[in-house]
Amino acid sequence: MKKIALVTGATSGIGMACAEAFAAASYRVIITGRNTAALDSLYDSLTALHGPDAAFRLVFDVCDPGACTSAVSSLPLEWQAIDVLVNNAGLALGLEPEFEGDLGDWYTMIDTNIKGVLNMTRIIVPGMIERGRGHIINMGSVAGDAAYAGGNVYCATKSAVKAITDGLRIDVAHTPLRVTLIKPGLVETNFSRVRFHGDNERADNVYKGIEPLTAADIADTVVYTAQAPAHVQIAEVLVLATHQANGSIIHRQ
Ligand code: NDP
Ligand code: 8X3
Repeated sequence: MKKIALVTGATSGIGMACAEAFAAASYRVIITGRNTAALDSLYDSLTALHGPDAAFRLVFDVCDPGACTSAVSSLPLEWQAIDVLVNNAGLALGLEPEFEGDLGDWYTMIDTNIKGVLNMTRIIVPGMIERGRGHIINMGSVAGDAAYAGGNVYCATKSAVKAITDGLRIDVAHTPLRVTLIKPGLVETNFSRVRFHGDNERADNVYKGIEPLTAADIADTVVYTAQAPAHVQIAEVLVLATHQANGSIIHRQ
C-alpha cells in the first residue's frame, strides 16, 4: 500500500519540489494551494510521470480554517489516511526595519506562517493519532534561529514554527507519530520575488555571488526524514548553502 503525503504550498518552489520528490519515492501526493492553474499543471505532470493515482488536488487558502476543514473533509476515502503532512506554505513580505514595516504584511505572514500551520495540524493530526501512524514535517527556516536585519516579523513567525513543532513533538511523544522541523537557508524560489512584492531585480540580488540551495535540495531532505526507519525521529535539520553560515553571514564572491 503506497503512503500518502499532503503538501501545502505545492504550487511553487519547495512545496512543488516536495510533491515531485514524494511522487518519485512512490508516495501518493495530495497537492494543495491557492493557484488552480499551477496545481493543475503539477497534477498533469505528476500523473503523466507516475500514473493516474499519483496525485490529488485540493484548492484552498491555509489561512482560512473553514476552507482547510472543507477541503480535507472532501477527500475521497482512498485519500483520507494521510501518512505525512508537510506544512510548507508560507512567505516573507518586506524587509523594512520594525519601526517602518507594513501592518498588513505582518498580519499576512502571521496568518499564513503560524495560523496556517496550526489550521492544518489541528485538522490532520487527530486522524494520524487514531491510525497510530503519521509524520508532520514543518517548514521552518534559519530565520527562526535568530533575527536578522529587517527580518523581524518573518523571523518571529519561523521561531513560532519551531516552538509549535517542538510542542507537537512533546504532545505526541506517547504515540508512534514523528515530528520534524526543516530549517533551510537561502533557497532560490519565488520567495524573494514575493518578499519584495514583485521587484525581480531586488529579488535576484539576494542570490548574487553565492550558489544558493535549490528547492530540490530541500525536498531531498524532507523525503529523507520521512523515509527514516519508524524508530528514528529526525527532529530538526538546518540546511544551508555552503557559503552561508547563518541568517546574517553570507560569503559572496
Ligand atoms: P515560494 O514563494 O516559491 O512558494 C510558497 C508557496 O506557499 C506557494 O506555493 C504559495 O502559493 C504558498 N502559499 C503562500 N501563502 C499561501 C496561503 N495563504 N495558502 C496556501 N498556500 C500559500 O517560496 P518557497 O518555496 O521558498 O517557500 C516555501 C516555504 O519555505 C515557506 O514556508 C518559506 O518561509 C520557507 N523557506 C523558504 C526559504 C527560501 O530561501 N526560499 C528558506 C527557508 C524557509 P501561492 O502561489 O498561492 O502564493
Ligand atoms: C528564508 C531564508 O534567510 O531569506 O526563510 O530568511 S531567509
